[in-house]
Amino acid sequence: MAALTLGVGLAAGTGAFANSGASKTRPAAQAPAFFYHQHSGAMAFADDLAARRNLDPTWVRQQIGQAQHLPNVVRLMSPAPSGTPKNWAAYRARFIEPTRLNAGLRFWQDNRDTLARAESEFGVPASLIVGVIGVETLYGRHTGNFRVIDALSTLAFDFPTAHPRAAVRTEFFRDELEQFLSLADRSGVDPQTFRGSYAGAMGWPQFMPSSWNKYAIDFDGDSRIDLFNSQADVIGSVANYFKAFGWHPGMPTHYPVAFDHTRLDLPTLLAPDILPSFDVESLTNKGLILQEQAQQHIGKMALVELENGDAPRSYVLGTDNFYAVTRYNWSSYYAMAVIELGEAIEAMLTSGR
Ligand SMILES: [Ca+2]
Repeated sequence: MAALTLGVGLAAGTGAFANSGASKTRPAAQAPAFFYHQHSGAMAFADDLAARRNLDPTWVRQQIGQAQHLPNVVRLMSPAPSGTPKNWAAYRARFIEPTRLNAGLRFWQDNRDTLARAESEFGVPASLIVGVIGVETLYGRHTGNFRVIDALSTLAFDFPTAHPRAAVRTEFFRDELEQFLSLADRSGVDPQTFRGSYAGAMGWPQFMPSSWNKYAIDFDGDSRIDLFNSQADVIGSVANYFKAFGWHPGMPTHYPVAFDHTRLDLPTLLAPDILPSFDVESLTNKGLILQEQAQQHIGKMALVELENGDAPRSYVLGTDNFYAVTRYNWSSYYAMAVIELGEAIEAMLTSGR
């Protein structure tokens, strides 16, 4: 889930972390399971962490020392085989389906007032909040069964070296482990009891510990933040996250687009990826045909390309708000699934089904 420098939303079910689609077929490295009290680097880190955070060093050593190395987590975080084709249609079908739609409708009906309050306080539409929670965990059904202390310790001290960004990710997960112990200490909850995704993302919205510390809020007024059991806290926290990452109230996330093939400059249009970089005039000059609403858009847009396996690719014009959705999880496929799930549930709600 949400991380300052890495995607959030490492959902148990989505497999849509920044390293989307970690290989499930690759044979596991046969590292034997062990506990981190046997790992001198981990114990040195524990001492440093305790000093930095002013925590009891014995307690920190005990917590990390009881963490178990999980070879499975290393395998899940290993790079996907290159050349695996992306397929938006298939990805979409995993999330826009009757079970998730019906659960989402129920969630919206059960939380109608809270969603409306979040929308008015943060400017973030209910459909986006409902879409995120649905894609992340199917409304709390799949919040992950890995012990967070095991997952984070494994990734902090034994991140797969084959990964192209192993050094950066190691630093990231060491910080998350530190944030996690700080969170547990502050909230008075035993760190050994938290469960989450293989990357340590927690609760209904799959917040990484750093995101929990920065963006999670109490939204039901009981003075505690609980992203495992309080649906109101989950709703408020997701809305607060998007507000912090630059959500513009009232701005659409994307527009449909068509091509004028006589002057289409696709390489230039796709070069900035999903970062909004072109105004209306520039997009038109490079061969895009914009509908009326898109022509009136104030601000920059990006041409977002979605592969469909061997079938023709899909394209939309993404706005700053589309980009904001990808701050939850760095994937345009993820963002489209969240947006379309929320819209589909809203359509069910308003049609009275
Ligand atoms: Ca609360």
